[in-house]
Amino acid sequence: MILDDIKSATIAGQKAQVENGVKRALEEGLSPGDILDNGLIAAMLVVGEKFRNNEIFVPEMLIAARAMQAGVRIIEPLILAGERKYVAKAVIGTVKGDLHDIGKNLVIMMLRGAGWEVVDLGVDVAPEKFVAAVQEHRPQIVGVSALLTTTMPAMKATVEAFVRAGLRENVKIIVGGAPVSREFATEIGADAYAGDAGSAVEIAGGLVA
Ligand code: B1M
Repeated sequence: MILDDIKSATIAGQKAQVENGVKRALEEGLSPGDILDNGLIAAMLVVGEKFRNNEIFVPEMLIAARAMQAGVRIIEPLILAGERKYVAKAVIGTVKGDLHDIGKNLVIMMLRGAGWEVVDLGVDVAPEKFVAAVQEHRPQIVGVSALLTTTMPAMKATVEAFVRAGLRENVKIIVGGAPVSREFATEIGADAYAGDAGSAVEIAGGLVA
């Protein structure tokens, strides 16, 4: 089945095969969401598992990530299609010390697809940089992503930086990423936790409604 082909090509880091697979899947009428969830994202779960079991190492993980991103680039225009009317503005980044950006990029893609204006701060974003971006762009939402348990404390530091800057009441802060939970979000004083890119859009919409 085509989704299995996309998944195994992503795991193997075969960029051209992933691109061909995604194009074929779209031609066969599969939805971008289905390809994303059951092909590309499903593959990264397997990649993580293999890494944990020492079956693969960082270079293979990186190559798989690049293959996934090649697939996402084909789907992105379809998700972004439609009229451009900004619902609200968000500033999003991956926390200091953390270089994982695939999940963050998906959240950004889905928000933009839903009509949000999003400022992407990239990865390894220090708390002060989040604060400066809010001063500059005046968003309603700040999104903070972390993929490592070791960078979760940087999320707390980010929330605290907003308190210190006197800006905490001006923004709603959403946190997300594989090791993050609703309990953790509450514990560090964030406004919300989102488990995936789709729910991030719903939650962000709810917070500004
Ligand atoms: Co890294 N890595 N990695 N890695 N990596 C993980 C996270 C890990 C779980 C693998 C494992 O051990 N099984 C593990 C962390 C363990 C831990 O902390 N307990 C790990 C490790 C250890 C590391 C290094 C330390 C390895 C090393 O160097 N020894 C190193 C750290 C580098 C650093 O950041 N300082 C490292 C490096 C890398 C690569 C660079 C090779 C590459 C990243 C490439 C890139 O992002 N451009 C990489 C990858 C690819 C992974 C795995 C395999 C896949 C991550 C991914 O993209 N998933 C990952 C294993 C895994 O997660 N299963 C792993 C797909 C993506 C769509 O899911 O990011 O969870 P995710 O996003 C989801 C949700 O979480 C949510 O929405 C998304 C989808 O709907 N979400 C949000 C995410 N952010 C959100 C924000 C929101 C809301 C929702 O609101 C703001």
